[in-house]
Amino acid sequence: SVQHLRPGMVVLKGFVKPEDQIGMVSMCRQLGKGPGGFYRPSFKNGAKLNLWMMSLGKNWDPTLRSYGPTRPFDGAQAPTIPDAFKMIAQTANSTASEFPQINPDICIVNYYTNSGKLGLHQDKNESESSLTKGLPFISISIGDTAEFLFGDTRDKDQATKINLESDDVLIFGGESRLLFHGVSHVKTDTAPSWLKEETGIRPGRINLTFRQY
Ligand code: MD3
Ligand code: FE
Repeated sequence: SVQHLRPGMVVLKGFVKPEDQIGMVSMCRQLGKGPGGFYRPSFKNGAKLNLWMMSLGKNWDPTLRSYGPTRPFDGAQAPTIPDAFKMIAQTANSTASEFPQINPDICIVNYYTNSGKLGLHQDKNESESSLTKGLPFISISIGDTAEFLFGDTRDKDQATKINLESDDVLIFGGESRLLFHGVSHVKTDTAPSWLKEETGIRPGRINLTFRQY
């Protein structure tokens, strides 16, 4: 189903097919072990984020808050975004027909263990032209359910909370592109059992956000 949460914010429930979820998890595991794979990024103050991250296409550096071809801490190049990932993101993009179509050049893969979380923040490091054209972000959730928060301020008591389940796609564009958002927690053992069986998935959640710089 297609649900409109706010102007510029759409969630596609049950969008990602089981075989695609399984394929994405296996591919992320494989890429995650190689050069440019999963690591725990740090904030400017040195504290580590509560998640594992891998950038595809271009590297997103949470410490410098910028994009580049390689990542500063080990010099690794960002692996290419698999075509199958792009196809799924672009199909979701056209299903939510109100948004302009993106050709993603960045895919940020976040892996949350069951204690993973991400504080409320804004993503405003895309190019001016990407923002003025209102190009959306496409976000795909796989694995355990997350409690996702979004709102107009950094105050989490004023934020709206929704559950993001395995197979949900969130699309943010236009007026919602600069919302504050974050993940308050991941719910243990809520992934579909077939996904855990097929992939030997570790407990936790994978989120992929597709962006056009
Ligand atoms: C709303 N990721 O990578 S995905 C991020 O679940 C990020 O890993 C979260 O926030 C995660 O920056 C949330 C959904 C999402 C992504 C980008 C957004 C929501 C957004 C940009 C603007 C508004
Ligand atoms: Fe974000």
